[in-house]
Amino acid sequence: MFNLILFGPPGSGKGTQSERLIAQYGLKHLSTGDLLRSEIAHQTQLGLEAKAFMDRGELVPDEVVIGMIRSALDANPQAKGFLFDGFPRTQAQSEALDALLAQRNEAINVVLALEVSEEELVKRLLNRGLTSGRSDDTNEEVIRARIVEYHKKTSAVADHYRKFDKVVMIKGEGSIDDIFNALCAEINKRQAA
Ligand code: B4P
Repeated sequence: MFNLILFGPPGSGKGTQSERLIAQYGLKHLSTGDLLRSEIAHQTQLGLEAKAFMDRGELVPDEVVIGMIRSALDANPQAKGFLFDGFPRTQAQSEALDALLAQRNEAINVVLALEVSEEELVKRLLNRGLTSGRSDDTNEEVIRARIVEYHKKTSAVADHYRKFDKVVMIKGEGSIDDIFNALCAEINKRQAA
């Protein structure tokens, strides 16, 4: 099994690179953002509750997303490994993920962290908002609130995995191909080890 966290602020390219990485390595893609948007689209109770947080640029409560990830791990016992995209986003989510994997005699192999400047993030997300139909991408105030949430709560995730020497920083600006190649080089190094 190879378990990877793709980490970075909102708009850093996690979703974009995840699509390519799962095709390349045959990992199961687990994106909490996608799972939440699917709940919203199906107008489930969970989706209705999550939408209010997402529309304000806030994180959805830990117990909700941890429950979704637990179910997704249970539903994929045959996976060759998982690519966690947008999860974990808090210290509590990191600890919960480590525990869920440990129950399966698994662990995170590497955290690849995309680095992008704040102005570039805002530009990308406003640009995506023109076509995505995502309400959290159309308002600059909400986008900046998401970045504040990231610094307040999510950067702790990198600190958590740094303690285990699992974090690799990757420059997230430049062409999508170049960034993908840099991510693959790190994965290949670890898979060969
Ligand atoms: P997510 O769905 O995780 O999305 P994201 O952080 O906005 O974006 P991502 O980094 O995936 O960006 P992308 O590749 O698409 O989260 C949305 C919300 O859900 C959160 O705010 C939160 O409320 C909630 N949520 C999700 N997970 C949660 C959790 N674990 N706990 C609590 N709440 C949670 O790239 C963005 C844009 O940039 C795209 O338009 C792309 O085309 C462009 N782009 C990508 N790479 C580029 C490059 N190299 N150059 C130029 N443009 C590029």
